[in-house]
Amino acid sequence: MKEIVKKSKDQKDYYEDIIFARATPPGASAIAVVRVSGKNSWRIINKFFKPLKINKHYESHKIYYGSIDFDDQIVDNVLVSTFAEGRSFTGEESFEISCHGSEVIVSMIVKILLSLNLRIAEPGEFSKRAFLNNKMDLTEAESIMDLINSSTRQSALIAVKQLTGRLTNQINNIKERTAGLLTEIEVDIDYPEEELSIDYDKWTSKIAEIIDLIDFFLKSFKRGRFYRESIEAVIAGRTNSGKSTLFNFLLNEDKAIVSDIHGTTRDYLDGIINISGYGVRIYDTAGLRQSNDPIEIEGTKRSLDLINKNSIILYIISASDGMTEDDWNNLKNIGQDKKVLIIINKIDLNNDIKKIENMLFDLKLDFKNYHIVKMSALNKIGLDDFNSSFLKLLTESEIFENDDPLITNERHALLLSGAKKNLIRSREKLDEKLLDLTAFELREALNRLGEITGEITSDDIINRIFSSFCIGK
Ligand SMILES: Nc1nc2c(ncn2[C@@H]2O[C@H](COP(=O)(O)OP(=O)(O)OP(=O)(O)O)[C@@H](O)[C@H]2O)c(=O)[nH]1
Ligand SMILES: [Mg+2]
Repeated sequence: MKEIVKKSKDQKDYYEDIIFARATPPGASAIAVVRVSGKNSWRIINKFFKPLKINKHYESHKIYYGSIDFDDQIVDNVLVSTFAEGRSFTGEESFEISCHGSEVIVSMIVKILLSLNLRIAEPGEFSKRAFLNNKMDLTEAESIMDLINSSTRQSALIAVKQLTGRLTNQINNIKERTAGLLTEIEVDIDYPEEELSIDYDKWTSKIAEIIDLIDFFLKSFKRGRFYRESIEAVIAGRTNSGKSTLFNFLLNEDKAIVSDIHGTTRDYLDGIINISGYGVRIYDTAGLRQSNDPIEIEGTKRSLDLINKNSIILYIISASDGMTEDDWNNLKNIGQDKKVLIIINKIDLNNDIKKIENMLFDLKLDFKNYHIVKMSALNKIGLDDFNSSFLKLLTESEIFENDDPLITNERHALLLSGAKKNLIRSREKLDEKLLDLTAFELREALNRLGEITGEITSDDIINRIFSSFCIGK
């Protein structure tokens, strides 16, 4: 069985050495920041820093201007910001050096700190210390990382909400209900003489309420991932319909080769685009056509694989060629579960408006559930229509109230479904009037919920989570 340990004093003591790391990315910049944290870390400041005004004592939340002098050489003029124990990010006495953002200066500061026997922090070690010192719980720590990594407005918003502890509050609510129920049951286990008065129905409905709450969060997981990890959409269609032209336009980059030769794109390409705040990974694929060329056959196979794997398809038809039987077959072969936007492209080439309208009419009859737009990817006609249809496609199956906290993290989702399983089992045991086993399952559910926020978490899980963080965080 997995060993579950509570945060112990020993665990905390182990981390009381002084660590440092640069907190800003490498490369030339106006300012670079080096963070230092650890018990009594201020005592080393005077070993390399000469403040302009001599200070007998450093105080918390002050910024000191001065120079870094080492081996009688001035390294840089810097600002040192101080944070006292209990009032810093890590909870430890810490300080930050803001120097000029030159690689040479930063590496000299690193050398100085190493020579003073400080240790370079491991990835996520600052956050890990903050967690171990109860400055934040695990979901908050994880959301810091999500915030740093978020590439879209929506994903940043979710991370900020979780950072402010909204998810923790909701999980705590579920925990309190479970713990309350467990206490009631334990009282009855301890005083069995009152068994006759036990209200099994009341407990059963309480368990059902908790399961409903968990279900609510689990449902949001799908949508949560949708925001955090970018959703994927595949541009597909016959050769020469303008897929790569649209792809390049959306990426705002000449990434794919465009030519009027059929079968130009041989393998798929991808890139991330931003549609009204939604991060979308978009794929350009090889055109679908019959061929004897083994490379093209492989390319077509890859296109079909991508179509099968992904739920959002942008299918392009060339208005100059018109809707062909192949187009019709390709569209029919796209699974019913997919969200499809049919794009009639190259409308600039077709002056026969009536022909396009007829095409549109026929498509609407045959593919009722699909969105259809007409545009020119090359001449940028019909872009508003395209954008709003694409956005509809992204959002329509994902209606959710904005203020609800979303589960975006697989670890949280797994633990929640584990807790749900325990609750279902506890209800079964309650039906069989086996109170000891009911209580056992409720305690297991509580352990799982506690693991989400990190109250009860094994060391290796903590280490795994924090080691995925970046250095300096
Ligand atoms: N007039 C016009 N030409 C277009 C439009 N879109 C694409 N084209 C042209 O159509 C030709 C094929 O475009 P691509 O984007 O390479 O087509 P594709 O679907 O990627 O083709 P394959 O890679 O062969 O499958 C190029 O010459 C483009 O310039 C459009 O909206 N209007
Ligand atoms: Mg192409």
